[in-house]
This record gives sequence, structure tokens and C-alpha cells, in this order.
Amino acid sequence: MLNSNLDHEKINTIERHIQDEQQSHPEATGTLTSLLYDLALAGKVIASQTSRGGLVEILGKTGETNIQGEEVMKLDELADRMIYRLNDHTGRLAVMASEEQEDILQVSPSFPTGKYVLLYDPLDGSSNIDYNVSIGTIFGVYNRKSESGPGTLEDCLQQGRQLVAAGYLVYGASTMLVYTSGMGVHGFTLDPIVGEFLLTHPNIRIPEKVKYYSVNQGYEHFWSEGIQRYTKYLQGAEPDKDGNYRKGLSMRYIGSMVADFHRNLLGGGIYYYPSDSKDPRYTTGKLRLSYEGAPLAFITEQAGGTSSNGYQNLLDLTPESLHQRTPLFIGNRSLVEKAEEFIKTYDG
Ligand code: FDP
Repeated sequence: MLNSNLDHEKINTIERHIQDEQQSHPEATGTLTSLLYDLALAGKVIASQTSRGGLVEILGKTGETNIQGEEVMKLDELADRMIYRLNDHTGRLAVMASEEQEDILQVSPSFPTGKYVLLYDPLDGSSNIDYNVSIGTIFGVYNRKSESGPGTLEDCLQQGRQLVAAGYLVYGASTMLVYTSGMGVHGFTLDPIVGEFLLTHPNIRIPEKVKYYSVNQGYEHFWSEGIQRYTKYLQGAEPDKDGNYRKGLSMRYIGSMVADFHRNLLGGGIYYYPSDSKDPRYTTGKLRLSYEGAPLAFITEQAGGTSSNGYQNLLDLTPESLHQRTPLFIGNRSLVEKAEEFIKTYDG
């Protein structure tokens, strides 16, 4: 016989949670709920493929390069197509853009266009795919700016402040989906048996007490003086401009931004990828403002943290091109502000 208490217990699936949140917006039509649920579905499909990575012939490179000049991995392609195909016919989107594709992606002409715009990085941290290390998907959702018909490039080049929702999936020891629609940050874990995302991390707040800094320290010699000194400050080996030292932090760097970000969101800390002089392609940093920076900045802000390009909040930057790169500092407010202070003092 069923325990009668169960009748009263709320089982918070992702669909129900998003629906409940949207109900506090009387004007909501349910379209955003459905769009976020479509993204959760895409995440489940991608997770099912990544977890079988070593078993089926999907690992390794396709032999092609994407527009960033990087080798395209088969799983990247699969994730890219999956997200597009699950969203091209729903009537919820005006246009999409993917980190893997040079141009904006129009939805199928046989279906009506919708009011939202979706930007996504289908498989972040792809250099880790072959090594069974956590990877992820990042997405951001905007309202369209164009009135009707096919969406435009302008729809995709919006300031992070205009984000309606943002989230990421991390494919790790378990699969998690973390999202915000401007009402806090909530994390769901995929129950692989039931096949449903269940609420496990409601109202995530970045802990005040910080533990980690995450940066590729192998590039140290190519950094500016400000970044070098800031990193020493985080280690407890350099004073700030007032002569104060901080207690040294632990360094953790997976090299999959989503996974590094996720750890620091839950554990407290900062992730940064500054500009460096190592590679002429990345003089303004490596990471992309619209696919990686802005969505994670929105989540961070909703969780009590902040972000910067070293001078300005990432959410205040308006991209000029689809694949614009940016230096990036993201995490606890005190650490991000301190990075800005070091940059101002030593790099001008
Ligand atoms: P990747 O090149 O493997 O896709 O988005 C780019 C990214 O990974 C981030 O996920 C990651 O944090 C960073 O680049 C790693 O770059 P480095 O190898 O230069 O540290």
C-alpha cells in the first residue's frame, strides 16, 4: 500500500519547477517553460551519448575545423545538431546561434517563428572529451528584437542584461542542469533510471567563504603584470594596494569552463581566463562573450556573485559580433572586484 504521506509530498521535476516559477508572472504564456523543458530534453539526449562515449564510435575528431580554427569533435557535432533539431520546429524561437556555427541559425521555414532567441555552446570543454572528464552545455535565452518573420543577427547581438533565462548542463559523475530565469538559481540532477531532472539544489548562493581559484596557470608567463600579481595575491603571496595579504586559496582547474564554474558556484571562488600574449588569436581572451560569458554571468549574479572583463561587468557589454571573445573573471564578488583593482593598479 502507498504511504499516504507521499500524496502530499511535492516531487519537484524540472518541468513542474519552471511552471511554478512562471506562474508568478501573470503575463507568462508557458512558452519559456516549454523552451527550457526542450533544452532539458536536449541535455538528456547529449548526456546519454556522452556517458556512452567510450563504448560507441563517437569519440575522436571529425577531421574538420570549426570557425574558431579548432578541431571539431564528433560529440560536439552531435550536441550541436541535437539542440538545433529539438528547437527548430517548436514555434518558440525566432532564431538561434551556436558556438560551433559561423552564422545565425534560422528555424525551419515550414514552421512559424516564435518570440525567443537561443544562443548556445553545445559542448563546452571539448578538449576533455577523449579523457572522460566533465564537459557541459551552456545556453542563454533572449526576447527577439525584430518584430516578426525570420530572426536577425541583431536579435542575437544583445547585451547580457537582456537575458530572459540562462543555464548550463554539466555531464559529470551525474548530469546536472542549473538555470535561472531571474528568480534565483536552481540545480537539478538527472535521475538516470527515471529519466527526469529532479530539484536537488534550490536557490543556489555562492558561499561567502571562498575556497578556489581556477585559471590555466601554465600561461602565467604570458599574462600582464596585474594578472600575475593578482594570482600571487590569491595564493597569499602578494599584498593588495592597501598592503593586505589574503589567506591563500586552493587552485583547481579542470579546463572545462562549465565544470570549473559549477564547482566554484557551489564551493565559492573565482574562475578567470584573462587575455594573454601566448596566442595572437586570443589577445582579447579565449572565451566567447555571448555563448559562455553572458549566460554564466547572469547565473553568477543571480547567485550573489559578479563578473567582469577586468574593467566592466560582462552583463553590460553588447557584443559587436557573434563570436566575440572576452577576458573573463567570474565568481565571488570580492575576488572579482579585487581582480579589477589589480588590473587598474598595474595594467592601467
Ligand atoms: P575547450 O577549448 O576545451 O572547449 O570554451 C573553451 C574552453 O574549453 C573552456 O571550457 C575551458 O575552460 C577553456 O577553453 C580551456 O582552455 P585552455 O586549454 O586554454 O586552458
